[in-house]
Amino acid sequence: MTQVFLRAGAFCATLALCLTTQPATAHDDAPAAPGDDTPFTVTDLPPLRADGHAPIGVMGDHRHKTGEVMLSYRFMYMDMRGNRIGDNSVDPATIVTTVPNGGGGAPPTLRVVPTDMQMQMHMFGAMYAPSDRITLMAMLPYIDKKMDHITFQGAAGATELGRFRTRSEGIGDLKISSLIGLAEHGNHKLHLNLGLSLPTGSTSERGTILTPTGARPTVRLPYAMQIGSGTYDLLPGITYNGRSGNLSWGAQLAGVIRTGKNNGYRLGDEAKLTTWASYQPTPGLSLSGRIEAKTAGDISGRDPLISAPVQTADPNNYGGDTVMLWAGINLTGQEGALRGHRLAAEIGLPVYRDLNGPQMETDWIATLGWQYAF
Ligand SMILES: [Cu+2]
Repeated sequence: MTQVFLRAGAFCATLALCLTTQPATAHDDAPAAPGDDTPFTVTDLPPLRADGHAPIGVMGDHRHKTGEVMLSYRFMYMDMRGNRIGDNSVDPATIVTTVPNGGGGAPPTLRVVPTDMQMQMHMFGAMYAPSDRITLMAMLPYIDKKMDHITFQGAAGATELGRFRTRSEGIGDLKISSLIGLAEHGNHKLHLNLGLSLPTGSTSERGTILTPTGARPTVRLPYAMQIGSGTYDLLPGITYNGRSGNLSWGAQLAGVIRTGKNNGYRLGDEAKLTTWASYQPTPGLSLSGRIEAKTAGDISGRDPLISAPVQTADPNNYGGDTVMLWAGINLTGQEGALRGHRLAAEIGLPVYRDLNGPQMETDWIATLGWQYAF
């Protein structure tokens, strides 16, 4: 996976060079005589600012002009290794000898420990602005998850029996939202995000596990391996963008409010506050830094078909507080066929994790994205 990102990084760097070392034809022509109404040539189009969009990991950050359409694709990769209780790391042997089994089945302590998990998400998006004030947005993810586990033998002790991997993939929850302009003063803009997540993703994914007795049944996978939330979720938010010269900045407060229940449970609500700043040395390129603080609740209720002596089957081992730092780059094509196309990348590392655990910890997340407005 690292190689993929190295290659993607090299590609972005090359494109940055192409975009920022444009031929010097643009403004070298003799200046037009005063009052000359000669139509603009292609090379006289106003620059498109790379920092006109927030870092690629921020959703619903910008609005469009009346009639504009934008298509986007994002690839996200999340890597999780190891477990935490609160903000302390905890190893598998400690989990299976000390943590009470809240996942289901007879053993007094947990017997199966997830050791690492990778998630890939392909996110397809579209935006359309019926007016300057309102932009509509839809996003549909395709999600692929895999999780590796150690199973410990019998009802007690820390003797490893074996290892297994579970995997799930499919179309996730469709999110639709409107971004509604609230205020605009010079280079300061504020809008409301009003969204709804529809339960189009599966919550009945199954997989084959290894039990402490050595059996290999195929069962419904724990909550973390399901693809959708199963519920209609409200996605409220408020977003601010500011700019001065070649600096820009912004902030977004966004929430996820679950409604109802599915299969007897509902995921925890979430709130996320992020703020970013970017520097644009040339209109086609901007570099960004971002901080994101997130809090999420645990699961209410439980799915009667999810039962195993593993932490991910215990609804209490979900949610927590995390703070991540992100570095990003935005590139915007200025001329010819590249004009209007954007490429962006962002990578995030955690600086604080306080998890309702034992729970797997996120080690890094990367996002690559393409956007095209017309
Ligand atoms: Cu857009």
